[in-house]
Amino acid sequence: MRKGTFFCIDAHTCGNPVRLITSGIPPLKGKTMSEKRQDFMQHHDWIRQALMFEPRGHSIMSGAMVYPPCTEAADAAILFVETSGCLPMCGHGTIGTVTAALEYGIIQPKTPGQLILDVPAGQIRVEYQQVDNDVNKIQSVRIFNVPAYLAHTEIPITCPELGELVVDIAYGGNYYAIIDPQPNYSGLASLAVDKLLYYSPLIRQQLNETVECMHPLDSTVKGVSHVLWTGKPTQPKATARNAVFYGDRAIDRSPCGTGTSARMAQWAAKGKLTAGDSFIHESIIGSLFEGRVEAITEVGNYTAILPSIQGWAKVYGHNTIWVDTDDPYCLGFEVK
Ligand code: PYC
Repeated sequence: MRKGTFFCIDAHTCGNPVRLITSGIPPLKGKTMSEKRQDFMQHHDWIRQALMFEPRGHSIMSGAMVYPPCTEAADAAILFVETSGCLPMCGHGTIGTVTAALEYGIIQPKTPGQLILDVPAGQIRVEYQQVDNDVNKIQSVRIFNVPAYLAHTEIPITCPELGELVVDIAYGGNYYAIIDPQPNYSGLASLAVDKLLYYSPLIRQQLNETVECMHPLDSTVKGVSHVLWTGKPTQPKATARNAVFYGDRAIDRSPCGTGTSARMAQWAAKGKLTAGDSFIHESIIGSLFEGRVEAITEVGNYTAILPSIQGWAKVYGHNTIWVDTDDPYCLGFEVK
């Protein structure tokens, strides 16, 4: 029996996949995207599993669905899906979604050049640049993200093989464990990707057993989901380099939008960045996001920053995917 048919626009943002699912998506209950995210996770999660995991996706697959706006000011709303679940916010996902949705007329901006978007983490604004004023070709997208803040500093953990490490935890739309160079970790260049995939879930588990992270304004946004390893840049323009682990087997190929926001919040809290400063983040494959601290603000009792991140995306194909219940792998699988 046919469980669903989905038309997808496949794209990547600075190397990381974005599968924009444009048909077959379910109506969602709730007034806000945070409520709709809960409804999707409770009642429709099979769509995410079928379209993100193998054999239709892979461990790094990530995607989004565009919904009508939840507020009067907004142009549209986005639900993010990936192998790890439904993220409150995804930077590379937003850049890819906005690029594909504008190029294919899925979102019509109220004001040319900018969009206001409802996402589960709150409301964001984006500005986009077109190639030669051609609305069918988007050159770059800058996201004015939700407030980001440093939640915890110098939490001791034990990492297999490396030993004792201290990590900071910052929020940039998701909670990030940030691992900076220190006596038992000399930086990203010292670790093979296999080691990042081995250490990161163990570090994440330890942190979630010992430290509480809950967003002061939305209790459904909680827990460390991503682990961000830092190191020296290799690109002349970059301020710093990072590799972000998420899900069970994924390393972000893009410089990670919410990770860059979290890292700028960490640097701002330590006096290394202030309003107006830019921060160019390099990914594991050398692609770049241009971050900026737009302003200083507050979230609950935390001093926070308003971060912006700019990057580009490319659409590379269309994909009509159907899911049949007589396929034993209709809900996908992951080889761990
Ligand atoms: O760009 O925010 C991001 C992101 C999160 C996970 C992968 N990319």
